[in-house]
Amino acid sequence: MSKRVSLTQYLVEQQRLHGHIPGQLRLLIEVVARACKRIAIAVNKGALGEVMGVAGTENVQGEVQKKLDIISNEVLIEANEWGGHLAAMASEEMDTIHTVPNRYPAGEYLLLFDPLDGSSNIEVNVSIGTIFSVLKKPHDNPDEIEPVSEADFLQPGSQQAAAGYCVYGPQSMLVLTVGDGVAMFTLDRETGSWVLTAENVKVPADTKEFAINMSNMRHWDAPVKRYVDECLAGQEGPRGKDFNMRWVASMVADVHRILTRGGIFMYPWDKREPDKPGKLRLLYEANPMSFLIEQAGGAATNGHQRILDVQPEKLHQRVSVILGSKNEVERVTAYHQEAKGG
Ligand code: AHM
Ligand code: MG
Repeated sequence: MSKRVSLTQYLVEQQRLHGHIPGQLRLLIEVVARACKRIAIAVNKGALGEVMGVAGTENVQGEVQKKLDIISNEVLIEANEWGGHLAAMASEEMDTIHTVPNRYPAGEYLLLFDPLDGSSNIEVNVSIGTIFSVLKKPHDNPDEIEPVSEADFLQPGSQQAAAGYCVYGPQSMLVLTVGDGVAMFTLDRETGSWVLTAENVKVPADTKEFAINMSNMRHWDAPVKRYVDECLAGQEGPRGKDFNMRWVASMVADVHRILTRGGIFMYPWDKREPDKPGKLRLLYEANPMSFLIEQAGGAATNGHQRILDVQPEKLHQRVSVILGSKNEVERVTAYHQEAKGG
């Protein structure tokens, strides 16, 4: 039997090799992974547990919360509060930041998450997931314990210490980067361990597969429409090849496919709500996914700028997202530049 590497062993070995995973960060990743295991179990119960349906509340962005959104949020908070590795947390499902209670020691890190991404897919038994991003709490004076504030979270994605997601699909998988490439772990339900099943994941630079919600086509901006029109024109068109299309409506599942076999994912700005920069949230959706994609050799922009360079101004800020196979992302970004006359 081939030797199985657990998440813990992987983290210890990575620390020995690169020195990027100090004790608090390792504890944080292990606690998040354990919380994701609990969420995977809840998701798996479906109608046999008390987990399906709406919770009867709305989140800060005016979206209806499902029971599983709330359960997943609570599982992540409860799991992460007491370990001494975190100063505070922020989530899609909470208006403001959640500071670690005084009864526990405060740690060095900030954790941001979308506890259950793709929640429109819960009832139809299609893959959903948890997305997370880890930042270091900034210090003005390293000798003093300073209170944590929302401003501490407003760091560009390039500052992330780690990022990842867990996809709850036919298999539950945890996909992680600490800045040294991307690794994938599969949940062994018999032993309860996350087992390393792919390392040095790479997104091919070219692809013939795009992912976008085509029903919004009439609302798109010209550069996005141009790119998709050219894909649809197939072999006879300017690209000289046929393209395939996929849209799961769970970002975790779409990004997981792209990390596995390449592709381009777009949730661009559109004219439905022109004041909103996009649908997806910068800090706990676009940034962690962009970090993973870049670490796998892909690219991620908002059409104008690398997503990881965007300076956040608000906790729940939205952003236009174009990510995946490098040459395709660069093409769509170039179409935006040309449209601007640049
Ligand atoms: P959520 O965090 O409320 O689940 O919303 C984010 C999801 C993404 O996972 C997915 O890419 C997108 O929304 C799907 O949007 P649409 O339903 O407009 O296709
Ligand atoms: Mg989401």
